[in-house]
Amino acid sequence: MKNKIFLAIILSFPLFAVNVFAMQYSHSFSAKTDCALETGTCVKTIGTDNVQVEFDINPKPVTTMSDLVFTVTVKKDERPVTDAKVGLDLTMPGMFMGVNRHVLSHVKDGRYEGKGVLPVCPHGGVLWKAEVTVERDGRSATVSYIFEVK
Ligand SMILES: [Cu+2]
Repeated sequence: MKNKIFLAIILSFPLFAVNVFAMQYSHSFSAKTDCALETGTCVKTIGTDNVQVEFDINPKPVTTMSDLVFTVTVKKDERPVTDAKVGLDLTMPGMFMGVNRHVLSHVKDGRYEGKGVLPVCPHGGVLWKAEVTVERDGRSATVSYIFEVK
């Protein structure tokens, strides 16, 4: 009898461990990366305006707890958009990681930049979502990029 209980506990432990693992990692499985920053930049289009929004982070590979430069380049019909207000909101899909918002400043030729840091995820998640909001002519649109950090 005692042996059976012991056996049951031993057998259930791996299941328990898998459950804990699954709970901790579920936030990173709920989204998929759609922006491979390790191989280049990512371009999304604001459909209503045909505005191209290119997103990048440097230096590469993108790592946590290091000084990063966030770059957004805005173009309409291949011409730089220099008069936009560009905001960046960094979150982890399905998990609160603190507020990480930036207002990017226009540097040159439609290129907007800001500096920041991505914190280490306490649950080992590596997926982040960058929501870029572009405001111009009294209109605002948001595009998002899901990327991985090292
Ligand atoms: Cu996290």
